Parts: sequence; C-alpha cells; structure tokens
Amino acid sequence: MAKATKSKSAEHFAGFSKIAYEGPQSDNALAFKHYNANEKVGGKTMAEHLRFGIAYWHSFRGTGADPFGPGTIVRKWESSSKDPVSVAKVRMDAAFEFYQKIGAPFWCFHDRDIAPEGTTLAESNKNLDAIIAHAKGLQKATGVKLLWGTANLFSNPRFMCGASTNPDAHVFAYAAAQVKKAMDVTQELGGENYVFWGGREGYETLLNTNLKREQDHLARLLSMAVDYAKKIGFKGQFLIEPKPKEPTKHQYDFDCATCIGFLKTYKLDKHFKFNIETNHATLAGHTFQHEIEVAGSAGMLGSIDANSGDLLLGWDTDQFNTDVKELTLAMMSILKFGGLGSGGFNFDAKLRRPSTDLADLFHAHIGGMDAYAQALKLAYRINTEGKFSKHVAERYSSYDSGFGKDIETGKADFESLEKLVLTKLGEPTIKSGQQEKLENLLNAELFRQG
Ligand code: XLS
Ligand code: NI
Ligand code: NI
Repeated sequence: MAKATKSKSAEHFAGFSKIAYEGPQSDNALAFKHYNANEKVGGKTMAEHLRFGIAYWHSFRGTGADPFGPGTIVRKWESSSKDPVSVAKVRMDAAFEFYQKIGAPFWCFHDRDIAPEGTTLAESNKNLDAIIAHAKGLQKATGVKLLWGTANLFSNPRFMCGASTNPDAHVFAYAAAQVKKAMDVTQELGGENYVFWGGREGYETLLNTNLKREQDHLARLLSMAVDYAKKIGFKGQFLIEPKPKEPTKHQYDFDCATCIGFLKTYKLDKHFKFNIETNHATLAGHTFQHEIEVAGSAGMLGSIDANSGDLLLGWDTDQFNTDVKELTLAMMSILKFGGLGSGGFNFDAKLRRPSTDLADLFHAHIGGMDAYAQALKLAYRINTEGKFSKHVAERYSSYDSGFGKDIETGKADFESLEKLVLTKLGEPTIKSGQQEKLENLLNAELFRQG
C-alpha cells in the first residue's frame, strides 16, 4: 500500500509516496495494477517499450478553465503576487516531484508553459534561460529526461492568423526566432525529439487566404528548422503532430496521410516522423490505429500523444485514455512496426474541470499508464500467437507467387493480365473477409484469462 509520507517543507505532494506496482488483485487506488516498469514483455521492459512522458502544459499549467468559466483547479505553489520567474521555478520543482512519484521517465513542454512570456522576445528568452538552467538541475537530480520540446506559436494574439502561415512576414520572422530558441533549449536539455504542432497553421475563410503561399511558407519554416538542426548539431527526431481542425477551421497538417503528401511535395519527408495524438485522429474521422498504420507504413511512426476524445462531444477534450480495447489495437500496430524508437507515450491529457484534488492527478496518470501497460501485454501476446497476422497473411497470399507476385514486382502489365484472365483465370471466386469472426476473436483474446 502507498503510505502517507511525512510532510517536508519542500514537498509539494506531501502524503503521496512513489506509486508502486501491486498487481491486478490490488485494491489500492494509488498503485499500479498492470504497469510494472521492470517487467519484461518480449525482451524489453515495460519502461523501455512505453517511455511515458508527462505533459507540462496540462498537468502543471491546466486550471480546468473552459469557454464557459474560469479555472477550478488551484495548486498551492501558484501565486499571482510573486515574481513569475520564481513561481515558475517552484512549479517546476512540483512537476519533477510528481514525475518521480508517478515513475515517468520523461517530460514534455512548450517554451511558454515553463517560463513566463516577457514584453519583448529578448525578455522571454531571458526568462526561458533562467528556467532551463533550473530544469537542467532537476533533470540531473532526478534522472527524468526530456522526450520533446516545442514552441507555443498559437496562444499569443500575434499568432491569431497563424505563425509561419501568417499573411504578415513580420509574424513569420517572430515565429522563426521563437522556434530557433525552442530548439536551442531542447538541445540544451538533451531532448530526444522536437515537435511541430501547427496550432493555427490553417485558415478560417478562403475569402482572405492564399492557400498556396501559406503552405509554401509552412514548408519554409520547416526547412529552416532542418538547416538549423544541422548547424547546431541537434540529433533529436523532428516530429509533426497532425490535427485536422481546432483552433482553426481547417489546419494544413490535417492527418498523417495529408502530411506525408505535404512533406514529400517539399522534399522534407526524410527529416520528419509523426507524433500521433489519439484525439486528433478521431477529430479527423480516423481511428487511432489508422493513423499509426499510415505513419508506420511510411516508416514515419515517431511518438504518441496519449489521450482520448469523447465521441459525443467532438472537440479536443484531451482525456486520459482507459479504453484497453482501443489501445490494444493501437499497440498491436506499434509493435508490428517495431515500436516508437526515440518516441514515447506523452500524456497530452488533462483532468476534467471538477477533478480538483492533487490525488486526481495521480489517479489520472495511474489509469493511463495501467491501460497502456495492459494493452502492451495483450498486444504482445496477440501478435506472438499470430492469429490475426496469419489471417491477414493468408488473405493476401495470392500475391506471394505466380501472377500475383508479377503484379507486385512490376513484371505484369495490362496485356499480360488480360490474356491470363481470358485464357486461364476466368471469374474470381468470392472470398469472405470474415470481419465478424475476427471481431469475436478479438473479444475472446482481450478477456481470455492468462
Ligand atoms: C493541441 C496539441 C498540443 C501539442 C503540442 O491540440 O495536442 O498540445 O501536443 O503543441
Ligand atoms: Ni498533442
Ligand atoms: Ni491535442
């Protein structure tokens, strides 16, 4: 059982000890039932497979505010009367205490989450430098590492019509300067990836928009980032995070397939992979697994923003995902493509507005981590037993030899195939896709004991 610890003055989560693995039979709400960091699943530990990250913006800047009312979540380390940079340091101390207690090996941030924005870029950079020095110390002291950094190019009013896609070149220049600094500090903290989420890189109406120029400009910013990474020797992986809409009506990074087309058009594809967010996939009308399959098939599966939407609401609700079935399907695909490499599962998820206790932050992450761990175990077993993959392989086996192979290898052409159908093959026999049988099999596998 997690025991209450003695309250130390510097302790922000007094009363919470490090969350332990107690197994599926435990009834301790503050313990893991499935996530057992050092347990091996197919030669790698769960910690190595899952590489969990905590999203600073939700867990340490989220207040529960929504368009209908102000924040409800009040943390005792926050203060509006003290100097914002010193408050930011204390908030970061709290964050690292949480990372350790929940047992997350990584964290992720936007520049403006961690340090207050100043009245000039120079002042913002100075604030950021002070916080980065602090973060460096905390990373060293705790062993928690940076999964990725990014720049917030969407909150400040200057970005209301986009950052790199803004009709005003002045705003483009500002965005470029901000990304440069965000890359510098991500490198300074040893970030393993750098994320580009096109916050307002889209349009509200085509009546005032030159779509072609905006897309060209977005590609220019990404090319500049590629050049700058080379210049400073940044070895982290660049990730694009697709999202179809919200905040703008139409965002250019709509989904993985759209982004692949975009990146190939501008010859940028070899420099980028994808950070796939579950809630963005469903907003685009896809499943989470669909986006993983599209990215993985292109060799561009990078990282995951681990959350879930609410299909009844239809916006980016960023909830913690506890849907083991959805996650098992996703994990089956992730394992099939060989895992996430330098990526991880970043909880881009926030507490519901009425979840105001410190304990809720633990429950949310415990639930999320357990759901992914359970999904990992199930997916590994399902993939290893190979019932589904065998079915899929058999379904396509006519391409393994003969004229099927000739189609795949480019040996066959219209004339040869026409001749074959007319002289030998005739009508194809109808073969069932067996969807219902497979759906039943999936349910049986999910709920099978052992
Ligand atoms: C918003 C995005 C954002 C990115 C990082 O919908 O998910 O949080 O992950 O800018
Ligand atoms: Ni995200
Ligand atoms: Ni999102």
